[in-house]
Amino acid sequence: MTPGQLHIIIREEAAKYGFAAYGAARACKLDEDMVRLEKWLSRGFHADMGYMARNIQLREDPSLLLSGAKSVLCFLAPYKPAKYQDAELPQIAAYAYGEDYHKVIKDKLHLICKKIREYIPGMNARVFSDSAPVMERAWAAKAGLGFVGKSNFLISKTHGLHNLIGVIITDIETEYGEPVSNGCGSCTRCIESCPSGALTAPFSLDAGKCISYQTIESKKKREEEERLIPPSDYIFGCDICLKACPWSGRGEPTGWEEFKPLKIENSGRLITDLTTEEWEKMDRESFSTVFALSPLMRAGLEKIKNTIEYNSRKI
Ligand code: B12
Ligand code: SF4
Ligand code: SF4
Repeated sequence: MTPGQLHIIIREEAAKYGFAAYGAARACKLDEDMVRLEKWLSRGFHADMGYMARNIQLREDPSLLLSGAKSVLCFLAPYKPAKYQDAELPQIAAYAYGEDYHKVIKDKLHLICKKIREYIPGMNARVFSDSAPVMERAWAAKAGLGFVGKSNFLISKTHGLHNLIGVIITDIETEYGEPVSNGCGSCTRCIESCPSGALTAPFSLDAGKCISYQTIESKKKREEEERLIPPSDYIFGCDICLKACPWSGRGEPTGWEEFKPLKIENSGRLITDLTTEEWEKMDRESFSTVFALSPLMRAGLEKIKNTIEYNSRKI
């Protein structure tokens, strides 16, 4: 089988499972990206995400994750909502309206590997979606799926910003994409829109100041954060710089059932309908039932309630 034939098979499989785009990059060491990553780490911009500073060599070289790696296959999983939450409700980042993407994307990537093995039975491959030290944005950019914007997002000129990234590292060769030119121009809307100054300069994000980090990843209470940032409307994640970007109008609402807002059983309502009062009254049992498949489990109810309390200080 030629690399060109294989490319067509993978592209068709990706479309069958609803990925918005597919492209591949030749596996190599990520020299320039490592310089950027090391600079980011040296400035302490990873805050308390100690795992970002560990296993650096694995982020640099895909052949350390899969012996004999030849290609990095990249996929965009579309999550754009048909409708955002009402603005007065406690806000959840749109990527978290539905099921946790890590499992959803990896399950589909395993099916794509199964299909490839019908043609190349001996293929070795590993699938990733934010599940290992892989620089997913850098690989997707190399594969030609989009450009990295000043907001740090991987932006597709066709499918916009509402796309998560899934990756297969494999020891087979296929066709490779060409990088896309940067589409930011003189725009700085993301930097101006960020309420906490987390975008310290174009392409530079201080995670310690980012609402997404503080509401999902940080183990500290909001009021104990070293880099205290203003209360916002977000109780999990943040979409402010995403929504400010002119490219965010691109892309269709997701067709993936898994990414549509989770339903609250026997109530006819969605998790995106919850009011501040309902959040405040929620107990652990109902949280675990309603959010069993949701990324919000990562933060947990106690942290979300702490954020709601902190956000109530917003003037
Ligand atoms: C740590 C992390 C975070 C941290 C830090 C984010 C950051 N900007 O570094 C926090 C918790 C803040 C975070 C927040 C969010 N995250 Co996050 N996060 C990650 C994670 C695990 C690692 C990112 C990383 O390595 N950061 C270090 C910096 C230095 O690297 P980087 O951002 O990847 O950027 C590299 C490339 O872009 C490259 N690059 C390539 N070409 C070019 C060109 C130029 C000119 C420049 C300067 C750079 C450049 O430079 C960088 C270094 O190599 C990835 C998953 C993964 N394994 O990659 C998801 C990931 C980046 N996150 C994702 C998402 C969806 C989000 C949120 C939107 C969630 C939300 N709504 O709240 C926000 C967005 C915030 C933002 N403006 O970036 C998606 C992004 C998808 C996309 N289309 O870009 C990813 C890829 C997960 C996934 N599998 O889909 N995240
Ligand atoms: S996700 Fe929110 S806090 Fe983080 S950089 Fe974007 S606008 Fe700023
Ligand atoms: S808001 Fe403007 S500067 Fe920021 S990523 Fe989008 S196009 Fe680039």
